[in-house]
Amino acid sequence: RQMKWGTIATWRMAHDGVVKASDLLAQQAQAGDAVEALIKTVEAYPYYKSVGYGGLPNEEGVVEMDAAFMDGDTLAQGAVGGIQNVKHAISVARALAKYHYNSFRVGEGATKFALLHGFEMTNMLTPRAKAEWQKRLQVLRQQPMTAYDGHDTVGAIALDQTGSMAVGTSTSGLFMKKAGRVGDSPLSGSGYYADSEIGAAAATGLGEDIMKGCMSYEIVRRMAAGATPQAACDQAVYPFVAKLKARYGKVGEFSLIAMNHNGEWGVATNVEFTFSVATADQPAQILIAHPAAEG
Ligand code: SD4
Repeated sequence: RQMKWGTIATWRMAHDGVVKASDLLAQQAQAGDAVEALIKTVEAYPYYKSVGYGGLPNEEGVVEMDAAFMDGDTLAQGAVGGIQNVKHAISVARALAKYHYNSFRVGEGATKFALLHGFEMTNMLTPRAKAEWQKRLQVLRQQPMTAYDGHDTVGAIALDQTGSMAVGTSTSGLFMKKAGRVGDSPLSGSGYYADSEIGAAAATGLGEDIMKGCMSYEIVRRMAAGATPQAACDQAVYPFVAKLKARYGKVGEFSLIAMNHNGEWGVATNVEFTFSVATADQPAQILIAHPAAEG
């Protein structure tokens, strides 16, 4: 009988990557390799406006990307914030996870590391993304913009046949963000967390709010205490969303995915949320989640 494995990733756009990762995992690839391959598939696709190549730029017309990678066996983490001109931010993050020190680099320092280590460099601002930015500048002269306008980070979890887990995230962050703005995606415990003995979680939504609750760590902590991935997501997300609404006065979008070391998975969201999941018993499929009823 085949050993358990599984992979889950945020948003419909990740589906091709999930198919790829599930093929790899079925052939006994390592969790880290599956996560990197999954996310690279999303990063490479030029029509996804929120990840990698083709991602929409910041206010100044510059594409700045955030990404992270975590090895659930060693708990090693690597991350980049505001990195520019790098084709695959996830691969840079994964490479940084090999270092005990200097494993989270931002801005120029992150780009310098990528250059030095031979990562593929490219102008990330596609003509299409540039045109959309210019159009938005026009609109902005007439009306203010909401901070978050439907932006899809890829977050991906894998469990391999040896029981190892890994998680990764990659995003170009919020469209029209201020230069140097970093979201939750490269922040440990907020955008991502993985522990092979327990499980892993990843987030997408308004980074500034997800950080306030360290949502990914919160979910892993609850799985450690015995909750199923679905219960852990529900218990972490909905009370925190309610808390922010009550105490901060408003709340952004939150969507969280989780998988435990048995390959069981769960999601919780306060918006309509698509994701893709595959396990040893269930081929890759796109599913849709809705916010739980209030109260
Ligand atoms: C951020 N969490 O930079 C990211 C954006 C995102 O779906 O996830 N969009 O805040």
